[in-house]
Amino acid sequence: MNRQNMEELNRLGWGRYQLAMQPNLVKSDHVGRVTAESKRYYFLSDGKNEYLAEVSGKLLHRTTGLEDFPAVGDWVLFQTPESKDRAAIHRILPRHTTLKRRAVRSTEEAQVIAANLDSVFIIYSVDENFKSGKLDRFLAIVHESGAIPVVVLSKADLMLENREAVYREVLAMTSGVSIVMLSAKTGEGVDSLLRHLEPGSTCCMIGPSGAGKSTLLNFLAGSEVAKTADVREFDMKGRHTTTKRELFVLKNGQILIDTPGIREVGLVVGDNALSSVFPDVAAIAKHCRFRNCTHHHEPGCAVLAAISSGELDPGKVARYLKLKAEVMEREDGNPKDKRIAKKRHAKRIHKAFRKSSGKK
Ligand SMILES: Nc1nc2c(ncn2[C@@H]2O[C@H](COP(=O)(O)OP(=O)(O)OP(=O)(O)O)[C@@H](O)[C@H]2O)c(=O)[nH]1
Ligand SMILES: [Zn+2]
Repeated sequence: MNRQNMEELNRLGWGRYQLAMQPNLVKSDHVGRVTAESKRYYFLSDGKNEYLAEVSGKLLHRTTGLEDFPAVGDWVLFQTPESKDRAAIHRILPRHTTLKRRAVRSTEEAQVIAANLDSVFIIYSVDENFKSGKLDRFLAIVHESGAIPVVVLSKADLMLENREAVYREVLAMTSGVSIVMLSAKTGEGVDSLLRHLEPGSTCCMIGPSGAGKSTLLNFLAGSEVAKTADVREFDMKGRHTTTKRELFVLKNGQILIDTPGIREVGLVVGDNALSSVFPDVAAIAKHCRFRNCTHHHEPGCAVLAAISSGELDPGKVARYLKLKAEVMEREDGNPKDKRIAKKRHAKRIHKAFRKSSGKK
C-alpha cells in the first residue's frame, strides 16, 4: 500500500485498525473501507474516491456463509478492472471486532451488522412507553462482538417525570456499562456521549426502529447527512438500485455507523458474552454443586439460594435463563437447520454467478 493511500485511509479509521491487527500488505494492495451495503453491492471509500463494488468471483467461491461477505466497516482489498469508479473486492482483511446477529428466518446462520468497531451505542428511546425488552439481547451481541457497549437513552426531552426510575431500571440491567441520557432536540447529554467517541475510533449505533439513531447522527454531524447525502442511486451492468450510506466521518474525525432499526435480535453469542451481560448471576452460578446445573430445582444450586436470600433478583435470573437456553439450543445445533443453511448458501452463490455472467 502506498503512503498517500495510507494517509487518506486514516481519515476512515485505518490507524486504529492497523495498530490492532497489523495486516500484512504489499505495495500494490489497494485498501478501502465498506461504507454501505445493499443486496450484494457495496460502496467503498479509500479516503479519496468512492467506488461501487461487488465481490470478485474468487472471493465468492471461498465464501461458506453470509459471514464471509463484506459488511459495513470492513477493510477490504480491491481492484478496479473496468473503470475508475467500479471495483471488485477480492479480500476482506481480518476483522478486529464483528457485530453480528442471527440472520432473519434462520436458526443457524449469522449475519454481520458491522465490522471493526471500537464501541457500539445501543440506542433506546425513553418516551412515556419506555420498555427495556431486548436490551439484554443487544448487550449480548455487543459483548460478543468485542466492542465496548454504551447504552444511550434517547429523547430524554420527552421524559421529564420518570427519569430516575428509568435510569435505575437500566442501571440494574447493565453491569459495568456506561449509560448516557440524551436528547438530540435540546443537546442534553451530548457532551457525555462524545467522551465515548474518540477521534479515529469507529462506533456503530444499533437499536429498535425509531429510537433516534439517524437524528443523533445528524446532530453529531452538524447537518442532515442521514436524510440527504446518503441515498445513492447507481447503475451497474444496466441495473438500477438504491442504497443508503451507513458510515460517516464526523467533524472531529470519529467514524459513526448508522444501521437500520432492528426488530429481531437473534443471538449468535457464546457463554462468555452472556456472563458479561449477567456477571453477578454467572459468578454465583459457578458455585452450584453441579456444573450443568439448570438452576431450576437442583440440590446445592447457588443461584436458587441467592434468590432466596435476596442477593439475586428472580426477574434477572429468569432473563438470564431465557437467553442461556437460547444460546445452548444454538450450540447444540439442529443438523437439519445446518443442512438448510448450507443449501441456501450454495443457491446464493449460484445466483450471484449467474448475475455476474449476465444470465437471467
Ligand atoms: N423529542 C425528541 N424526538 C426525537 C429525538 N430524537 C429523535 N426524535 C424523533 O424520533 C423519530 C425517529 O427518529 P429517527 O432518528 O428517524 O430514528 P431511527 O432510530 O433512525 O429510526 P430507524 O431508521 O427506523 O431505525 C423522529 O420523528 C425524530 O424526530 C429527541 O431527542 N427528542
Ligand atoms: Zn444452579
